[in-house]
Amino acid sequence: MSTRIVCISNRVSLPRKAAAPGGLAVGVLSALKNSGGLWFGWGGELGDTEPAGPDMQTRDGVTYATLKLRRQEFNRYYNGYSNGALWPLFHYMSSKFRFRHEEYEAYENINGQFARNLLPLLRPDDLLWVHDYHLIPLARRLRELGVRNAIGFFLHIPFPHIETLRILPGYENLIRDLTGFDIVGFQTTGDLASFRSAISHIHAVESSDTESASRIQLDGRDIRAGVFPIGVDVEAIAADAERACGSEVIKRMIASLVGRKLMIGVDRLDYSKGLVERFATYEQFLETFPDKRAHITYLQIAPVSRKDVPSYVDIRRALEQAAGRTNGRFADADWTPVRYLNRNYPHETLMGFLRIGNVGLVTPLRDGMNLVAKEYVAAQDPENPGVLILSNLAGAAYELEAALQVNPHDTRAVVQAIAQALMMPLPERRERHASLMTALRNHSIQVWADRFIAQLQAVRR
Ligand code: ADQ
Repeated sequence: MSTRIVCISNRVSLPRKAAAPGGLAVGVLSALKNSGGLWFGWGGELGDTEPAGPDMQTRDGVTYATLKLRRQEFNRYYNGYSNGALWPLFHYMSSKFRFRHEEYEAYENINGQFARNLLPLLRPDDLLWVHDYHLIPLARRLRELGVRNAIGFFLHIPFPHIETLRILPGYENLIRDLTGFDIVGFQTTGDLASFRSAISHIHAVESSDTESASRIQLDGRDIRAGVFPIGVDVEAIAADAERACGSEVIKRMIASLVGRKLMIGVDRLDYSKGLVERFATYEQFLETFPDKRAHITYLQIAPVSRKDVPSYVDIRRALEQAAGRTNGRFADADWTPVRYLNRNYPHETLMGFLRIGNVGLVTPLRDGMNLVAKEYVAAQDPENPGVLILSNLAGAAYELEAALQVNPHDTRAVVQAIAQALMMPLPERRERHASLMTALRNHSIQVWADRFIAQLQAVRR
């Protein structure tokens, strides 16, 4: 029997259920599809007592082991430490950072619970792949229970510079916990460099580089740290997007534009995505270029996320106000300048929307990677492609050099980029698109999963 891959993430998304959108689910499934693997994590249900064990289901060859978590503990672990402390800090937004001891304790407890419940499901030659910042202590907790399997960790979000990380009480433990994995993977070389400087802050280290991951020696143990930029299933998105254009939803959308160009943004409603700044930039654009008002409509799709974290409530209110203000100032009887929608769409429909976008506006203030930028490129019609405007603070900017790159804080530069994108001649659009597609194919989702798993296999050997 081939080696089994066991993925562990905070949230397990069962297929066909209306799952919250997130890039992680796509990545995990692509890793599990071929190995008859196991996906372990929280199933989305909360209760008042600790459940006896995980609920098991198998679908399309993948086994899903899902835990129910205690409500109060989950709130502290997820809304508290994970998304109130780690998320803002890792995105360099220390003004939103808040630390509470009881939340950190809940984070530790849930990691302990994950380890205890996973233990009986493990086979000796399983390769364990842990995902994201919710589960940094998991390798330590599993080792304490005697687990000897190879364990890798992939961080989907940025890894901050040590001077930012030092804001976190107990940051040394977090670094030590990361070095408890056999492999630690990051989205970009910048994140890896921050990690290396973080470990040299607390350890005397020696390191050497191999082709795909550097080897770091710590207290007589070897760990590997590498860059594994996550990608998308390029051909599947291209096919989905093309098919979606035959659907009623997309046809109606095109008709409603009455010849105007469409600028599109798709982001979880999250302050790291730079939506408040983006709305202000668009308002500035309409003010600066009155003659362009007749030629553009901006569609922003932003499903609500983490609604129980206070800073997410604030940003939602700010965006409603901003959209209302822009529409109040500039709307005409037959034109709404911003169409702002807080809902999820089926994947295929979303790819159809991206395809008909003449401009893709992706301007996070920080982002581990940003899959929407890659989906936008993959969804375009290569004969008549749209233009991607991309924040240079997204991980994707390391690869997508042919996008119009902007600093999202530089309103004037983003305004100019929108104007440039609207006017860009077809040959330049084609050339940029072809170059972006090459970048996408070099780091597709399949390449990402295969490379990480190959490293895990090498560790086991
Ligand atoms: P996210 O912060 O969730 O992911 P992103 O990479 O853009 O950000 O992925 C979002 C995914 O959700 C995309 O696949 C997108 O199509 C989908 N989505 C967004 N809005 C949707 C809607 N309204 N309806 C349906 N689907 C929607 C985290 C990190 C990123 C990193 C990914 C993967 O923050 O930096 O790229 O993980 O590692």
